[in-house]
Amino acid sequence: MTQSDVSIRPLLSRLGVSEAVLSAGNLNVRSPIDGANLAKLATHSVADVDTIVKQAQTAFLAWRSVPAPRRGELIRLFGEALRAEKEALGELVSYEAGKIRVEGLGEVQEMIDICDFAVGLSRQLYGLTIASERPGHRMLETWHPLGVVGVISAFNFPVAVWAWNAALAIVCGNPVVWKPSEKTPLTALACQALFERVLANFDGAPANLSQVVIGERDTGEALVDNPLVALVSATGSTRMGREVGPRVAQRFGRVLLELGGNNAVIVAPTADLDLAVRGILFAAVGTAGQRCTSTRRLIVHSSVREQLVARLKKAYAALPIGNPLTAGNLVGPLVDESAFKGMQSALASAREEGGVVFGGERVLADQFPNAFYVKPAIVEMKGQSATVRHETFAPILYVLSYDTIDEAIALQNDVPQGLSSAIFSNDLRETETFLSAVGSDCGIANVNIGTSGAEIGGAFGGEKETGGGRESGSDSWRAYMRRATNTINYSRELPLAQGIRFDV
Ligand code: UN1
Repeated sequence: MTQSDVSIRPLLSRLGVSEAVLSAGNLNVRSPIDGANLAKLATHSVADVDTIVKQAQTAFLAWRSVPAPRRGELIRLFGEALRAEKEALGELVSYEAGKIRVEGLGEVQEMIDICDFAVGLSRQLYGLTIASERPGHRMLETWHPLGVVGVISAFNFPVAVWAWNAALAIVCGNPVVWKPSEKTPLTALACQALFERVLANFDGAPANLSQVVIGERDTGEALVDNPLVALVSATGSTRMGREVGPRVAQRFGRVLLELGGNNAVIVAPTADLDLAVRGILFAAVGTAGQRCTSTRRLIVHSSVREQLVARLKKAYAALPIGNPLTAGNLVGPLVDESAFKGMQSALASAREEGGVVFGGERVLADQFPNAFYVKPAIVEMKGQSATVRHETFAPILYVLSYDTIDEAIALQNDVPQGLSSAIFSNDLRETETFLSAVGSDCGIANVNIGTSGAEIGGAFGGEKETGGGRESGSDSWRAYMRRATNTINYSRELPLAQGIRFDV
């Protein structure tokens, strides 16, 4: 038995995942920490997915009639269960996704936060009333539950992104079918077990309100293509989104896509460089550069470039890299070998384009021959080359310079992706321009903080190849409901709109 095996089983059993499940099939689950095999799970066939979606549809028919505040009560109790198991679930996230302990816990905190948000929302699924042009009439909008919500999530936020979707979907009256990344199915099974524990003690909720399907591509496709899945909310690569989007559109389903980012930080001459160094460091190397919001580009004013890059290199050189469960380490492993190869090939291309690479090499190979720890890289580029414009899911920070703010904004926007962006500046004219219609074209634009680590209260998502979807806070809930426009006549006449007369 490996080290990971020893520690993970009590965690899983505490969270309600039975021992038998862990050796039920052929899907190998490995820990990025040391490459140890954590489980061999059974997968769902296309036919299984069909059955599961049908069960979800049955749940929908019951759940849609349960009053929304009562639906909120279920999510409140789920939030309580998450609070009670925060440590265990957070640690499991670290094992399976390789993120450092505080980030694993932070991810569970995002789940708790979205549950709290959804509970409040359950009494605020507001529609408008609208003035009618006809006498004795009134108009209103009513929001109704939508139907089965399919959630496809990525390895890097194996539990929070599901919770963003599930908490809102369930409060909005919908069941959820979740297809987690095949790299992180155990955390999904743990969330499902916790949810079921809460559901079992809840009066008036149907079975199968939340279900998990485990598998690879064909399992995901079966979910995407099923006409009973009213909304497919998918988080992952742009390549995945390009396939999911048209498939769902073909059957007139709805999609919510949260795809790649190529997030930049602009550092202006007036910036507080202490803040900038800290903000960039967390956003560029946190989660080993494997957040969709990770900072991948630094666009720095020529006058402060040398100083800032020198300070960043100093900070990078001091980064504690290693086992994410060991207190003090700030950078854990890449998720797997293919992520490592992707990083090395991006660095090789950047070198070919004239880039000067600092860091980026594999470390700790002796201690962890089957895991992939790297020194985060800083790459000074001559311009925004093809490699820079491509999202590589690894800790690479490309450095570009600028001289005018317009030039900086143009560089920031001149990539195919549009998720997150930030400016460090104390010049109000610059920061406001950056946030204005002619500024950042991203879904997230920040001032004097980094690109990652968004709170759940805001809508999360981005433009262009990022897919256009918005999840989590603000009014993102509307994606999980259908809108009905109602016109009510309380008069004894039947006037037609637009003044049309149609009398015989
Ligand atoms: C993701 O990487 O898919 O803003 C989500 C953040 C986190 C969520 C990231 N709250 O970095």
